[in-house]
Amino acid sequence: MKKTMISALAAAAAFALPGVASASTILNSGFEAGPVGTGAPTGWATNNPSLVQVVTSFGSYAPTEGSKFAVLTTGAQDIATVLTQIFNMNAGEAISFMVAFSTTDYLPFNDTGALGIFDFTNFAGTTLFTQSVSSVGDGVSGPWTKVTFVAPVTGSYAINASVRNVGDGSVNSFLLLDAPAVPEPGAWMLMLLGLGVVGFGMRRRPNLRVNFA
Ligand SMILES: [Ca+2]
Repeated sequence: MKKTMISALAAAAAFALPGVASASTILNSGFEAGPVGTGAPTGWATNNPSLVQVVTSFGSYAPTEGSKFAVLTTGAQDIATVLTQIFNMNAGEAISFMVAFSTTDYLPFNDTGALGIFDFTNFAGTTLFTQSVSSVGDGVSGPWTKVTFVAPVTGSYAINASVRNVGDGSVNSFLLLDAPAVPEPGAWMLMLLGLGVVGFGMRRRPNLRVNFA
């Protein structure tokens, strides 16, 4: 009986706080669980563990969330290095990532990095990010870019990050992946304070009288 009560209360609390209690089952999306070093991060799978690493910094890049992020490195020609995870989402639920493409290669070796989501209900893929040497420039490190996916249906999805050597199997390119920054408690307080000020202003605003001629 007591257990049922607690379950009911927990369910009610989850229902009362939409957006706080997330149904997404993705694991270690910001790579904070690591482990730091070469190999598949906790919760993720890859076709080439020797070309995937969790780092605390990479060149001029710093994490966008927490203290760690993932880096995928190109391998043999035409064989993508892939980092993937299968997870579940509710319809209308959103998931965001920070992604960047960095290359030391030059045209015509148009190495490419991409991030996409596969939807196992509709058997459809959505490309969230794709960049290549031709889009960022020879030897250029592109900026962190935020991408967001909204689940069209409740179901299973796979996130697929990849980077691929094009034209030859040398001179590397990289795909970087992290979660978006989580606002710090201080930032949340400021946001709530801002909402309060807006609410107070609205309450005090006199009614506007509209005269129809
Ligand atoms: Ca992180």
